[in-house]
Amino acid sequence: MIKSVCGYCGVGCGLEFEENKLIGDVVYPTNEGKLCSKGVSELISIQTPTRLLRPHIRENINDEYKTTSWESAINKIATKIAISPKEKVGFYLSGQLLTEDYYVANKLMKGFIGTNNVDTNSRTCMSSAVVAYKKSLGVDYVPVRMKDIHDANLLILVGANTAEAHVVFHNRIKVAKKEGLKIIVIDPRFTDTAKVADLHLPLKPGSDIDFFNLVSKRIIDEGLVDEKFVQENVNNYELLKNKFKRVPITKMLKRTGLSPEQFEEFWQLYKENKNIITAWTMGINQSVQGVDKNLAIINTHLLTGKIYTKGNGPFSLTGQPNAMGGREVGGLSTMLAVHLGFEKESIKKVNEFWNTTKVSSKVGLTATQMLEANLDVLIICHTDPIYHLPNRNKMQELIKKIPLVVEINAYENSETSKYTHIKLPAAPWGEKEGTQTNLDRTITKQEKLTRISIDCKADWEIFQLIAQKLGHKKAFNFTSPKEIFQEYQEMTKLNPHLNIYDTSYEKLSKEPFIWGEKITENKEFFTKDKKANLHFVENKLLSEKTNLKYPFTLLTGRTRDQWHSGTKTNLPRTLLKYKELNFCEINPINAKQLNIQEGDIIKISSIRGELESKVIITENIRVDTIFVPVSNRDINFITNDLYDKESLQPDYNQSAVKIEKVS
Ligand SMILES: Nc1nc2c(c(=O)[nH]1)N[C@H]1C(S)=C(S)[C@@H](COP(=O)(O)OP(=O)(O)OC[C@H]3O[C@@H](n4cnc5c(=O)[nH]c(N)nc54)[C@H](O)[C@@H]3O)O[C@H]1N2
Ligand SMILES: Nc1nc2c(c(=O)[nH]1)N[C@H]1C(S)=C(S)[C@@H](COP(=O)(O)OP(=O)(O)OC[C@H]3O[C@@H](n4cnc5c(=O)[nH]c(N)nc54)[C@H](O)[C@@H]3O)O[C@H]1N2
Ligand code: SF4
Ligand SMILES: [Mo]
Repeated sequence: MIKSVCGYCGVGCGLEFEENKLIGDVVYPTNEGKLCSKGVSELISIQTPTRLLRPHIRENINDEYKTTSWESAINKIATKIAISPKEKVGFYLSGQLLTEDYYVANKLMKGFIGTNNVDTNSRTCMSSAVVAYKKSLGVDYVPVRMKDIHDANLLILVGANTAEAHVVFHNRIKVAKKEGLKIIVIDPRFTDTAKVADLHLPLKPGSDIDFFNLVSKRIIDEGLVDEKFVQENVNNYELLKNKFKRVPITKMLKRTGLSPEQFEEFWQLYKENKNIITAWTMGINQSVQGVDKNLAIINTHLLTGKIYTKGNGPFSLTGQPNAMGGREVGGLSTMLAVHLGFEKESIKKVNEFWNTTKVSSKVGLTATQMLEANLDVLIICHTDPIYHLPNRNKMQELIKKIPLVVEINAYENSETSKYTHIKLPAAPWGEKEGTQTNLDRTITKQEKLTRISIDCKADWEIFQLIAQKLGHKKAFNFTSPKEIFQEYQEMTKLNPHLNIYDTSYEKLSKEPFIWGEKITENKEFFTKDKKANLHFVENKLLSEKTNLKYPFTLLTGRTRDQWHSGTKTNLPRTLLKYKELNFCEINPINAKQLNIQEGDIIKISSIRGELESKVIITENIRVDTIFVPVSNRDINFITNDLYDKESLQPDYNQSAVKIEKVS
């Protein structure tokens, strides 16, 4: 029997592999034996005919791919990198990579090629939370653990559909409910998650800042501020209090679309309950004001002192299995490595550690900027930007301009592969090993369960081959993920709050390790004056507005059994079809107006593009709002490309669209 960990979502469930079967690990703390359908079927995804098994190459994206050797492919990539100006080279990585993969790619780009053009799909996922945690707590640190829900009295889930996106955590929420936990779900849709809620608030998309400002206002007005905590630990309280004296309450409530009675019902629950966790995901982060939405939530916890105590805190739920590990390593272009920024002192430390002089102090290109920057070489690994970036027609035009696009993928059928010149076959989950950090700072090891397929290589090995070809043989002579992890552990000593050096690679095979527990125990903030910051934020109504021509607001999101583009889950053999791949939820009032019936095929279009979908008529969605799942691979032809100006995270959730019946 081998113990490993699921490679899908941020819950990071422990599992056991025996006699070619996967079962949940009953002693693993996160899931206690439970797995969802994705975890159970990990092995099936390894053995599909759509695996990419050999390197492929073509001169032009209109040509057919031909197989090639590793030697020749790596040679071509390294030669092109060597002759290109360094700022014209980019790595587009993924929150699904293992920490060791990240480490090697990051070291190569930031330490040896010499630019910070390394970014990840996490930019589209939780970069707003990263920025907000840094602004408020002074560090990118999630101050809540999943087990805290058992000590909470009230869980507010806002813009998060745990029933479909964090399935095993959702099971745990249901258990906590039986123990007395009250649950409020704030989501324009009555989601599967809302079914377990004591109160569902179907607020208007994009009005979360108004909502949480109303909460903060009431906290102040009704004397619920924890004066002692605020006095000792929090900045900007007087400022916030003054600002809140003048906010237009009626207008704010009106913008949320909620009635005064609905808000009072919420407020009763809020007031009555001592320990409160607010958890959020994409309904908050994916917004043109994603950072401010996060801050509006965090404010409520700072004002009431409901942070760093059992069963309390602002809890950003990370989506991907190792987006957190990526944040720790420094996989975003807006940080350096191990939570260090680009100040002189940090650059010096990192240069010394890597024994290089190349580390640049210039912030690198973010995910979308890489496509806009006229790069000479773009290497995309473990993610499918042409599928996942907004305004796809524009992205397709941009990627076509890049002379060398390399894709490292374990499967051959990504949308991006239509625009690449070289495809390199990666060994997927089960064929490789390494570490990952889940959404509550738990680090575990994925184990190799089967032999590696024909010509595939682990992602870190592929970056190492490129590094070696570029001449950096000494800095890149790792022979195993263990060696990489150990070097990374040494590096985390540059920023000791990342106490990852307190575990070991061997130990991680047996038991998980949770970093940063001391930060909670010591109630530490990492700002200059060691105090958390309140921020006054306002809803600036910056999202795309509906109009007569495009009268619907489009929401997008997950379904339980599919994983994004579906390369691993949309397989005939897994039969994971709890929900259709392609459907559009629409309210009965709108269906009637448009004379649309259940099952009709409709065309949904925005000013940017269109897609076809099949109608589901349901009261579960607000009037004038529609929902299309991300398992529809065409989803981003219609989404808008507005970004949060600080986090550069896209505003996927509020695009103005129209609907026409096709048949
Ligand atoms: N089955 C499955 N699970 C997954 C994934 C997957 O592909 N499949 N992906 C993983 C990843 S990477 C991620 S990031 C997570 C995402 O996890 P979630 O964010 O929980 O999943 P989504 O379905 O995107 O849900 C976002 C919710 O926000 C709501 N929403 C939209 N706009 C607003 C708004 O303005 N305000 C509020 N309050 N709510 C709004 C939507 O109706 C939707 O229910 O899931 C992870 N888990
Ligand atoms: N409209 C809309 N768009 C969205 C979102 C949304 O809610 N709405 N959500 C955004 C978010 S939060 C996210 S995280 C992104 C997700 O978007 P993507 O990251 O593009 O989606 P995936 O399908 O998970 O892509 C993972 C890729 O990695 C490949 N792969 C699998 N295993 C391996 C491996 O071991 N090695 C390598 N090299 N490759 C492997 C898979 O075949 C697949 O092509 O989408 C973003 N886009
Ligand atoms: S909840 Fe997430 S980590 Fe757990 S089995 Fe399902 S996909 Fe895997
Ligand atoms: Mo995500």
